[in-house]
Amino acid sequence: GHAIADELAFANDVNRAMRGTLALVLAGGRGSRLLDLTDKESKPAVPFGGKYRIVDFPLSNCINSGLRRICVLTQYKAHTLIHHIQRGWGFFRAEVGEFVELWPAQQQTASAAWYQGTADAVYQNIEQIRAHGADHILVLAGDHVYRQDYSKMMASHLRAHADVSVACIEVPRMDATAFGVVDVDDNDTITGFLEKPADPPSIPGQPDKAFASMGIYLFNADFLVSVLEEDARDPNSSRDFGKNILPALLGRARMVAHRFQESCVYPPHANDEPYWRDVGTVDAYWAANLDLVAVTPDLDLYDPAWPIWTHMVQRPGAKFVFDEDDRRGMAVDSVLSAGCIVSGGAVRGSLLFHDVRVNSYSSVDQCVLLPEVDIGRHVRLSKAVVAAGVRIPAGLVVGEDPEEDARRFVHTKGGVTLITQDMLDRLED
Ligand code: ADQ
Ligand code: ADP
Repeated sequence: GHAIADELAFANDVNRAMRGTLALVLAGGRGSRLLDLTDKESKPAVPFGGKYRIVDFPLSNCINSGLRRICVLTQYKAHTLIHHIQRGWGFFRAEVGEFVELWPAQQQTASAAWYQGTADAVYQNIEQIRAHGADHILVLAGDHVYRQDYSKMMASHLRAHADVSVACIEVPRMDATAFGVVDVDDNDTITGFLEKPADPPSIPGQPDKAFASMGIYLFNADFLVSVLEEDARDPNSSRDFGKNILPALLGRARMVAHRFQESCVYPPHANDEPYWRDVGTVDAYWAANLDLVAVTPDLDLYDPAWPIWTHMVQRPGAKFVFDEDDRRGMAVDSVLSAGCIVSGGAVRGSLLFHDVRVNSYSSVDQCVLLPEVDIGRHVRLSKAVVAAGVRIPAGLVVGEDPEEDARRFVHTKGGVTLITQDMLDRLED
């Protein structure tokens, strides 16, 4: 009797806390390790998975978790991001307190600077944050691909009576050089925090693993405001959550690690590995996109229980032309988006965004083709990522001679070739 009543009361507390939460999606970073893919837009705006942009993942997680008050903080080359949010995320009802708002960097504080670190992006909006009167602030990185139920993170935050909870995931130790690395005691209280250590400490008993911060922070709102005001008075701070704010809280506040496996939304075919991808490099971007063409992908975009919402271009269905002259327009083990036409070419193990053309005598293997790519005739392309709108000229061969690929394009350690229109135009000169 009592146990059930307590459970129900607690579920109610979690619901109420979620309704009183403001989500801040940090979407201002360039993501420079994506090289030319972020020449013209920020990493959160980079297309992913055929019809999405990366920022759709944290935004969809908010909606699916019951969060309806969301601000997207933008800075670096935000045009496509703003356009996407305005077109795709305008279905909220302001009348009942639901919104997605864009907060561009606009030199609001006395220092008249653009956003410095991630904490500065939040601090510069501190008056709006106060005005919202939220009880909790959920700070989210806008540039990861994952499915997470933030209400479960809220539950663990409330149970732990934390001032701040940091979502953490176990990663291979040497991958952790790109992350904040966390130490915890037996109760998952955070006892150490190293931002991007060159030699990441391992998890006790697991020498090959490290415990990494996912850049997802759930703060009690009053606590966050006081912490940001304190940091703003420190002339030596670079105003970054990972570099400054979290390390400064060690031993002074209740800072708790939330284990991602407790709030991860697992695919129905129950693979026990929690899925979270930083897609921060061209190799990681290529691999995470091509995972989607696997028989049972690690990320299930077909799961109606956790839809990923987006702005969709209105285009006709994908078309395959296979005529009496035996020009085989075909695609196998691939995902093709709306508006694609494969006419007389062969597509294998690839992911095509909308409005891609593949013409006769051409083959495309293990490629990621962004929107409106046009593959000319007699092209052979393998292990490539082709940027949006690129016209691949007739006869181009990529993926067969690594030295040639490296000379003409960007060729990664993992053997992926990144092709942009600028690179092709330089070849012609
Ligand atoms: P990084 O990923 O290196 O590490 P950062 O480059 O600061 O962190 O980006 C975090 C998020 O904030 C990204 O979504 C980015 O787009 C956004 N962002 C960056 N600068 C911004 C600005 N000035 N205005 C608005 N948005 C901005 C962080 C943490 C690590 C943690 C990793 C997890 O510092 O501790 O392990 O995230 O990926
Ligand atoms: P598209 O207009 O889609 O580019 P084409 O113009 O390439 O198609 O087709 C030109 C001619 O080449 C057609 O007569 C076609 O039968 C022929 N052709 C196309 N693919 C092949 C092939 N794989 N083998 C032999 N002939 C082909």
